[in-house]
Amino acid sequence: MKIVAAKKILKANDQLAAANRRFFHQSGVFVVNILGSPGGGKTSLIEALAATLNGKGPLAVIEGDLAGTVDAERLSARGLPVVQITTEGACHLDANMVAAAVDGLPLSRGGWLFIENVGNLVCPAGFDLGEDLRIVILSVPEGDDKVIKYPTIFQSTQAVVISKIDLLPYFEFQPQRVRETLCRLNPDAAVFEVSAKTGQGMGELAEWLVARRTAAESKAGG
Ligand SMILES: Nc1nc2c(ncn2[C@@H]2O[C@H](COP(=O)(O)OP(=O)(O)OP(=O)(O)O)[C@@H](O)[C@H]2O)c(=O)[nH]1
Ligand SMILES: [Mg+2]
Repeated sequence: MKIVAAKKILKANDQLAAANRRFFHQSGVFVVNILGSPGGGKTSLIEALAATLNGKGPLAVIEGDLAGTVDAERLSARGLPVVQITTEGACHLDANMVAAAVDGLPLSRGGWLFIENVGNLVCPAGFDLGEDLRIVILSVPEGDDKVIKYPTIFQSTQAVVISKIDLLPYFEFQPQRVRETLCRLNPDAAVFEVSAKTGQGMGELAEWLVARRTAAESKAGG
């Protein structure tokens, strides 16, 4: 019987992710891996950020789903270059899938690549894709206890985006509870409160992304 340890698979993924990262840096593309539950608002966030980041460099998208092309069609209809990865049952993207998808995208220097990971608060956390930044989305209807219950993914990220903030009056969700839990689990994570519906908070998030990009590029350059 052949047994392949998960550690070995993760190590192989880390090597591929490092190669992706080198390729993205050489290409001058800044890569954001977007994680969160199914229906949390990942595609809506990409749509809103595409508008807010207009003029700050071209944006391309990799869409990860178990099946179908719904999100890719949605973004393509907005004129965004997009490649759909269908994982055929896998609950996360991996670096190999991203390397294959990149071939089909027009990536240009100064551009952005947003990767929408498979909707899931568990599996995607362990798989580096070669991104510069992670964003984990937590939507108001999911509940403010999710950071306590799914700590690994919230520890792995540079930012937590509380989405659907326009629904706050209808749910017993306290953003302060999320902030307090993060203070213990991941005190360096930035926290944003946004609504793709009203546009609230999108400017602030876009500014943060641009600032992180500028900081990363000046660090790499000198
Ligand atoms: N009220 C409100 N609804 C939102 C907001 N953002 C997204 N939605 C709704 O939430 C639902 C799911 O949004 P999506 O953007 O498709 O979520 P997703 O995370 O991409 O979903 P999957 O790709 O299926 O995991 C849709 O019906 C959206 O219209 C928001 O800021 N406010
Ligand atoms: Mg989606």
